[in-house]
Amino acid sequence: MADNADSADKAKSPLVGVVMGSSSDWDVMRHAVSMLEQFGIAHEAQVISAHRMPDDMFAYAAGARARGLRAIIAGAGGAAHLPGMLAAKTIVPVLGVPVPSKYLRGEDSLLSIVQMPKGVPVATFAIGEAGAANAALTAVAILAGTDAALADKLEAFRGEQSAAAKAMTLPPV
Ligand code: RP5
Repeated sequence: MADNADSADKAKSPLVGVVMGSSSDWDVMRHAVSMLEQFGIAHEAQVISAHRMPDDMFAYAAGARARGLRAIIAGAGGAAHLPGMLAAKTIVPVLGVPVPSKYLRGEDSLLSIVQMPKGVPVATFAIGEAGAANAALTAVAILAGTDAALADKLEAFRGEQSAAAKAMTLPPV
């Protein structure tokens, strides 16, 4: 499904923003970007640290809707307040990805992101690579609601996984 339009996807006005608290989050967050590229979604990716760049974080969230972003995928580790603080400043859906941390293996990140008080949601995904990829697939699903061709692509992606699972065989005992 990957095509040669990756650089063109980036050049178009981004529909999905991928942000992370540090370049050290990239090894996880690149799986979100890779999935968006697979579906040909116009996107942008950058580091925005909640505690080291708070003014940039607020500006990014405050301008997200006017710039045409339809979803923001935000990854952070430790006391991971980036997704929640972005969500506090925009109604664009925020998809939070807990990045594995050095000492608590991302359980701290997960709890920091998932336990939003009622009224300001952050859709929270699994810790690590699966969460990053699934956040991107959720962004694709959001966009597919108004894009029939993209919806067909997403159906086909699911179909490929079904076919792969049905073709699985088990080794002898
Ligand atoms: C968080 O602190 C980042 O999201 C990252 O997961 C973690 C560590 O950041 P670095 O010290 O590697 O820059 O803000």
